[in-house]
Amino acid sequence: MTTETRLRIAMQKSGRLSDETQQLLKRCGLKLNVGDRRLLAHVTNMPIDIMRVRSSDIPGLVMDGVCDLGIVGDNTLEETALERELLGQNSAYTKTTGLNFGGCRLSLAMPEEFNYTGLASLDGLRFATTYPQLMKRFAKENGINVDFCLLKGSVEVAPRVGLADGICDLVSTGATLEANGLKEVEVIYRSKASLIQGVELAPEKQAILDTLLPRIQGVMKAKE
Ligand code: PRT
Repeated sequence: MTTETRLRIAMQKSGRLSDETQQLLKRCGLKLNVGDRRLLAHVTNMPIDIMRVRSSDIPGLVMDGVCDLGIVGDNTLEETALERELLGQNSAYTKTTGLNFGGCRLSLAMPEEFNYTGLASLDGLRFATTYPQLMKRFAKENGINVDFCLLKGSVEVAPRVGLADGICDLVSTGATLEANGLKEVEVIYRSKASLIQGVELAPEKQAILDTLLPRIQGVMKAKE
């Protein structure tokens, strides 16, 4: 079988989604060895290749047709789609199925001592975030005027060093916010991992997905 007729799936190489994604694929019966350093791993018992990349690259790889499918957080997906739309790049995708892992929320958080009295009390303030598009959309929909500065990591430190008044970042347990003297004031987006696809698949690839998808859904159902 040629590489053209193999389904290519992008997954996070290492990070919060990589272990669960790998487990999901294994439970679906896919035999692959991603324990090595190969960034393109062949599944030996199905015509599927797994491309291991940074999470933030997955939506673009799917939207550009480099990968047929991707497993990524909705937060990354939505942020990338909004950004690409703004840049006039292809931002089309289909959510093939939601997955029940990677749950988190994108929230606005302020220093503990801040007197939060509702969204209007955030008007004119500056937020550090990795998600400027989601934040801008929320601000627009809620009629508040906020400024932002882009930080790709360690966002929680921004208020303490005078870079921003507050932050807009992902939260799961809330422990990181607490450890940095911050309190969550608004949830602006709720996220989970999803399986996504870009353009319509060629019939041979669609046939592979038709075999894989019920297995994924079965694994997710068993986990509930
Ligand atoms: O792969 P790449 O480096 O591009 O992506 P990444 O930096 O976003 O990777 P990673 O592994 O941090 O996150 C991958 C995805 O996991 C995210 O895009 C979310 O969809 C999902 N996820 C779920 C989370 C969290 N929970 C989470 N808590 N991603 C990040 N966090 C961080 C958050 O940014 C904060 O620093 O964890 C901290 C807060 O955690 P708590 O438990 O203290 O609240």
